[in-house]
Amino acid sequence: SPQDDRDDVRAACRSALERARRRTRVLTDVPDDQLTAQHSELMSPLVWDLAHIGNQEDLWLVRAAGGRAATPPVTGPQDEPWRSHDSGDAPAHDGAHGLDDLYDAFRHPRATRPALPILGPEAARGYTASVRAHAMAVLERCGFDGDPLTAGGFVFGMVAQHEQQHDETMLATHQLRTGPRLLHAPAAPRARRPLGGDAGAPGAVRSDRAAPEVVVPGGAFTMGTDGAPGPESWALDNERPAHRVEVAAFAIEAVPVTNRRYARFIADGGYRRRELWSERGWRHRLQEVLEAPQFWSRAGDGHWVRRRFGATEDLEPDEPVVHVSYFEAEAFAAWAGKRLPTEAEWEKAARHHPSAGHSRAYPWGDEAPAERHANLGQRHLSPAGVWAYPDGATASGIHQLIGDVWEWTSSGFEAYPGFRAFPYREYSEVFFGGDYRVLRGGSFGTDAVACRGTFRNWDHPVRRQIFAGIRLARDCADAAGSSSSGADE
Ligand code: AVJ
Ligand code: FE
Repeated sequence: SPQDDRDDVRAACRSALERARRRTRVLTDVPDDQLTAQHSELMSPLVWDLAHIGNQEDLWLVRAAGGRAATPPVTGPQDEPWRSHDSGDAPAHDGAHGLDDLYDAFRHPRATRPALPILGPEAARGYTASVRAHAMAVLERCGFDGDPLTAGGFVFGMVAQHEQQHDETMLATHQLRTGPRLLHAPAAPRARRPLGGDAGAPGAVRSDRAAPEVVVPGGAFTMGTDGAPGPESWALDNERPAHRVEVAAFAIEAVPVTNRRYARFIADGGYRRRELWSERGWRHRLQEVLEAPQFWSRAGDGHWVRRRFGATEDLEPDEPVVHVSYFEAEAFAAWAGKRLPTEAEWEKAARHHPSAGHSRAYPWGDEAPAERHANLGQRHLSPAGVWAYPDGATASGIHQLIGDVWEWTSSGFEAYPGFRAFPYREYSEVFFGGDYRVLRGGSFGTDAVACRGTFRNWDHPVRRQIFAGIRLARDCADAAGSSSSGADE
């Protein structure tokens, strides 16, 4: 019945919002000095993200969807900085106690946020919790019909995705900070031998070699989504609308590039060979003196170690490489004699199913991501080894497209034909045509609510504090084959 449908939507919204908040708590239940410190020029203090999460929820759920007044800040036990500013030369009154200005990401770049009179730890926690209480009251009364903002629970799903995206950003802040570990999780599954036998040496993971490839035959497929009820109903504006795209035959590697293989690129002079790099990439590599992925360093005896969430560990050779920039990904691809996939190729590989007659939501089908499908949601604090998720592979045998590491594509971030900004231009539209590359597939730090076959992430090509890795592709005239082994490098 319509009432049952409404209850289902309400329950899905509630559960997505509650899951996001549990994770936010894990990331922000840290000593106050850790919450207010700026751990990197590239990042906000965690306490800014926390109140920004609350402020966006107030804008979209309490005010836009609920038609209620802005939630006022609640003071904590300490004297909070926003108070003194509010009575002095306060920011322009924006109907929201100055908070809309303070937490507007466009008005204040990340590096300048520590200098703002932002809420302190107690006030940020109190404000965000208070917004949530109002938002839940709005959710309980919502009919989910008529207004496109609330239809299917969209705006609640959008806000849950927003919180989860900031949670991933805060996870990157945790990775950048120094000092003892604050986060703990069980180890991710280790690499597995490829199933099926023809791909790689029997009994051993041979990820120092080119990974096995899958050939995706040429032809049109449906890219993007119209957000029909189901796993794509909360797809964001930049994923829409669905449209047909012609993609020539190409070959794509069955798993992401591993640390072992990336270390061979380094040992083979990858960072010194000008010819492997684009002009911009080379200039950047010289300027930043790049010699290895971020967080890698040499131990006393010369072998590689990495810093991960406050601990120094040996590199896991069969784990996907992570914390590389687009420029490094491009140079690695040139060394391997291949290239990065385009965004359309990536999505066709992940979603197109020749006999389904439509593009599916995930590589394995339309079933919501479960633990067996993919390494998502910060269940683990690292990518899993290659081949670790056979249940998440495509029918054609491409593994780990979803989860583990974001995958750089060679495409800039552009609007799909027929794009309409919804519900606000600043989510996607203002970034189109900028200096960004699209990343696909999500990482171990991406929640399932913000990850699907259509989901589009983007960042500057120099960025590498994000959980980004590499998957290789190449042109392929032969559309007939289905699988072949790559040559040694
Ligand atoms: C889609 C991850 C690029 O973090 O800049 C958060 C998401 N938008 N708040 C970002 C976002 C507004 C966005 N990315
Ligand atoms: Fe945001």
